[in-house]
Parts: sequence; structure tokens; C-alpha cells
Amino acid sequence: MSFAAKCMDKKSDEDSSRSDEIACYNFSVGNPQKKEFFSPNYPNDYPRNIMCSLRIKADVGHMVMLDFRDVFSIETSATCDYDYLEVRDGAYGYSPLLGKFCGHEFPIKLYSTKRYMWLQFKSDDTIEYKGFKAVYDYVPISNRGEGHDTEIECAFRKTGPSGIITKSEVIPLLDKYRHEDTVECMWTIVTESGKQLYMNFISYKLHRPNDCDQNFIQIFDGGRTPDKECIKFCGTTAEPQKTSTNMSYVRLFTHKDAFNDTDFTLHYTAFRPIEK
Ligand SMILES: [Ca+2]
Repeated sequence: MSFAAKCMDKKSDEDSSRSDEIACYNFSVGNPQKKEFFSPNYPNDYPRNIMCSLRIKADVGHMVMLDFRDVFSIETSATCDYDYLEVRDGAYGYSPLLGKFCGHEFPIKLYSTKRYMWLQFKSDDTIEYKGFKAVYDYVPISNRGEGHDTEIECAFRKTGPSGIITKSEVIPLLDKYRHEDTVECMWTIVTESGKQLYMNFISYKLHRPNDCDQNFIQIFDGGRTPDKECIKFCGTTAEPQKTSTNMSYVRLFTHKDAFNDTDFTLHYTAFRPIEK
């Protein structure tokens, strides 16, 4: 198999995803000491055609509080489709939506229900504004006992024009699951803006095929509303998938005793959609 060769053929993709990373730094990293982050390029106008994401993780037993300061100014549209800030209650782009914001009024203060908040900023190719300054803090979840909130982090991030994701990446983490009944992991794949992802299974085998409560693999299309645009494989075969955007999420769920006999390797490749 020649994945390495495919990666090296596409240097320009890697360059442009690196420049996206630099442009997104204000948003995706911000100032963790002060618990602040900003729209890309703040206090200047945000760039066109950018998509940046951020996951905020509160301390154990805390939730995330998000608020805005000084300025909030994002191109207005009725359903915030052009430029927007999207906030989700959880660790992923398919977690429940807290709000999708645009326009020039400060959003209300937002809270996650657990430790994670997931955010994405996106702009289209015309009309830019100053954006926003956001602040966040960790607020104790008062009605919960200490130590209740023990979510295990099993998340992987993949970039570049092609690559594989595979169950064997989870094996080093298995020890963390010794007190758990189930194993649940998430891969986030992000390739260059403007491209889409083609994903096909090199191997796919579930411990209990057709038992969709016991074991499954889900693929989410990262671009639209990823909690809806999803396919769930729990049978004996898994067909290739194409995403509509440059992002996808792949979720593996198995009961712990089913993990050993479950196997999958998924290959992803970025492609440029044909102009109509
Ligand atoms: Ca715009």
C-alpha cells in the first residue's frame, strides 16, 4: 500500500492547511492563560473563506461558560449561513447545538452541560467584519458529586490530503477503560478547505454484526448539520462514503467485550469537487 507516496505528491495541500492553522491561531488557541480567544485576525477583520475550530475542556466537575466582550460583529444573514460562529454542547461537531451566531449583537452567555464545548468559526468569500472577543471560564457543576464526571478522552485528529484511521490506534488507551462497559472513540478528519473527502474501508468487521446497540461505526459529514448527516454501519458490510465538505467525524462504539473481535481500517483521500 502506498499511502506515503500519495501524501508526498501533494505538498501544496499541506502548505495551505498549515497557513489555515496560522490564520486560525487566534481562535483555535487564543490566550489560554487569560481564557480568551478571538475571531481570526482580530482586532482586524476576519479573513474570507476560513474555517477554524476549537474545543474547550473544563476541569473535572466543571462546565464551560462562554461570554463575549468589546465587540461582536459578523456578517448578518437570516440563518447565519455566510459567516458564523457555531457553539455546541459537547466535544464534537455533532454534539447538540447551543447556537449559531452572526450579526452585530452580543449572544447570550452560554453554558455547556458537561466538560466540553465545541466551537467553529466560518466565513464565506465576500464581506468581512471585525468578529469578536470571547472569554470563558470553568464553572462547578454543583448538583453533581465529586468524581462523577470521568469522561475518557479517546479522540484523534487527522489532517493532510490522505491517511488512514484504524482501531489499533485505540489499543494503547484500553487500560483507561478497565472500569467501563463500552469503548467509544472519535476521529476528526480535516483536509484542505474547498476539498471533499472520499472514505473507504480497507477492513471492516464487527464482533456482533447486525446488533446495532452492541457495536457500530458512524461517519458524520462535518459541513452541514453533522448530527443529522450521518451513516451508521452495524451490519456485515460498509460502503465507501463521500463528504460534502472538507471535514468528517468517524465514531467507533463497541461494548468492551466486543472490542477485540472488532476490526476496521478506513482510508481517506481529499478530492476537489468538479465545478458544474
Ligand atoms: Ca462573509
